[in-house]
Amino acid sequence: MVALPIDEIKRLLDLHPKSPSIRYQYGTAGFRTLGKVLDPVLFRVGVLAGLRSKKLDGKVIGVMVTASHNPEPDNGVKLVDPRGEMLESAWEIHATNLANAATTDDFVAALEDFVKLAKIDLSKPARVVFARDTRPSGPALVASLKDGLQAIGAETRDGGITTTPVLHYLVRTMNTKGTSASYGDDSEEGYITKISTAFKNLVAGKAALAPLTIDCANGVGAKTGQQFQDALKDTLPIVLENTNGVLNENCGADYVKTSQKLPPSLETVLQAGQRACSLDGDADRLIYYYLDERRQFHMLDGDKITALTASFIVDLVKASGLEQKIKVGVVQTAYANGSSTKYLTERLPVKCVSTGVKHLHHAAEHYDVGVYFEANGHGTVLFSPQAEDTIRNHKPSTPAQSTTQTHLINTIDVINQTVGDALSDMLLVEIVLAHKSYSGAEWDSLYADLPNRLVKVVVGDRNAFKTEDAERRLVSPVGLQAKIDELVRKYEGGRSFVRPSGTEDVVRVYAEAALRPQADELAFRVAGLVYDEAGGDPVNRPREFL
Ligand code: G16
Repeated sequence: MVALPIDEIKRLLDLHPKSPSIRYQYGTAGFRTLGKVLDPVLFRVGVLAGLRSKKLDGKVIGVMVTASHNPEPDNGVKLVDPRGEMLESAWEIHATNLANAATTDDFVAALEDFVKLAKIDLSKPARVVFARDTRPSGPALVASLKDGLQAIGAETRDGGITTTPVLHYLVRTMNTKGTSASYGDDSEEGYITKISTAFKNLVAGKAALAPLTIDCANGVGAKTGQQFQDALKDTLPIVLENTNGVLNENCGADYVKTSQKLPPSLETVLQAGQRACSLDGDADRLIYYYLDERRQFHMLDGDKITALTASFIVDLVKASGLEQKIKVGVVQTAYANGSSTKYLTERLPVKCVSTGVKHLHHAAEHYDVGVYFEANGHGTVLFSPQAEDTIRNHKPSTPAQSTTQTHLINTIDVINQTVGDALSDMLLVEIVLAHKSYSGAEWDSLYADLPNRLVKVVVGDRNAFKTEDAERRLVSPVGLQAKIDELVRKYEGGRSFVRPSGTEDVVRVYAEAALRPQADELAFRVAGLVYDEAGGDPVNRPREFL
């Protein structure tokens, strides 16, 4: 029986002590907090990643060091399972427990218990690939992670500085290398080549594409964006903006989605009618927009991306003669605009799940083709293995069917099915716009968004807020939901919900209503209820909270 290398673990763990006053939590997208307090967590995540790999018979596990859309001083870490999907949720609680073990002895004891409980065969190999985004705290955190990986004896590969979706792609390709399920070449070049080749095939013969401006959020997407720029050249002229300033500051997908306006740096750059998009800090979210002739800003968010791409795939499936064999479905969260849900449910099966890509991803796996995007621009399209086989082995009865079948196969290749991928999603959007000859305004006109507002409320303990019904209703604090319901009834087309964020220390309030001033008022009044409920200081109550 192989035992845990306790001495080595203790020796290295002592280099990464945990402060007794900090409690960590594996949230919506892993651990996420100020980068300067994460050192002990990274070590422990390294050990856990090694154990996860051993549990899965030496399959490659991914570790991404990023805090995505959060401000630059934040950082975080998330684990990626062998097919490139998020860590199995049953392990999240163990990640939290190990991260919070107070002393070296406590950690070792917790580790031994966990190995027994999870029945991990320690004689199995451990293989881990890791990467980080561009945050200044990244190198030190990766050093701590490496100590953890060394302590558990993992074989490692350093994916360097890259986007979250590239890391997910690497995990999947490393695990399928040399098999019939090969997902592609296991390198960053392999990723760029696979996606850009499929893109070029899909837009061949279409009218030349107008230049596309990409706001890179001053993050790692600038690097991968540059690689696509080089690979695509004139097929899609790309203009990269916000490439090396302060990460996510006044730019990026979260800024655009939340403030519903153009990043200030694009105000002098963007022409009326020209389309542009924003990535977030690790390039897994995408928001499009354009300015009309009066230079009014129009946003095309994750919901609009769903409407556009799902209908394109449905059209291709139909035109290939596969309508009876392949059903397309959509997954959204409570943040989806009410108009988008109405538009989509009139056309396709739609499911609503809790926030977090892991929830959407799993729900999408139940469809032959599952299209999922959070309103914040995080999402992708999943083809079930059977659907993929059906598409690839289909015998078309006409040349037109043959053409659309080829389009479908290239569509599968342009999509990064492992996780939401802003750049791959962006190319999918460009393909659909090229095929439908849509301008941004024509895409926007698929349906009209209900005015909506998202507000953050800082509270003492966000964990006091508990939800049910895919986060659409609060069960705790008791009585607050009834007050929200009463308020919502006063607004035409009103809808509002409250949930604790899993990535920031805040409670989020969403509201929509038939008219803009009402949506704003409803959001701020619900935020006021939350603030009061959480015992906020009446003297410092934000003025907007009415
Ligand atoms: C992460 C998750 C997303 C989620 C977002 C906000 O995104 O991956 O699924 O929508 O956080 O979550 P919350 O409202 O719980 O803070 P990212 O882009 O920050 O990794």
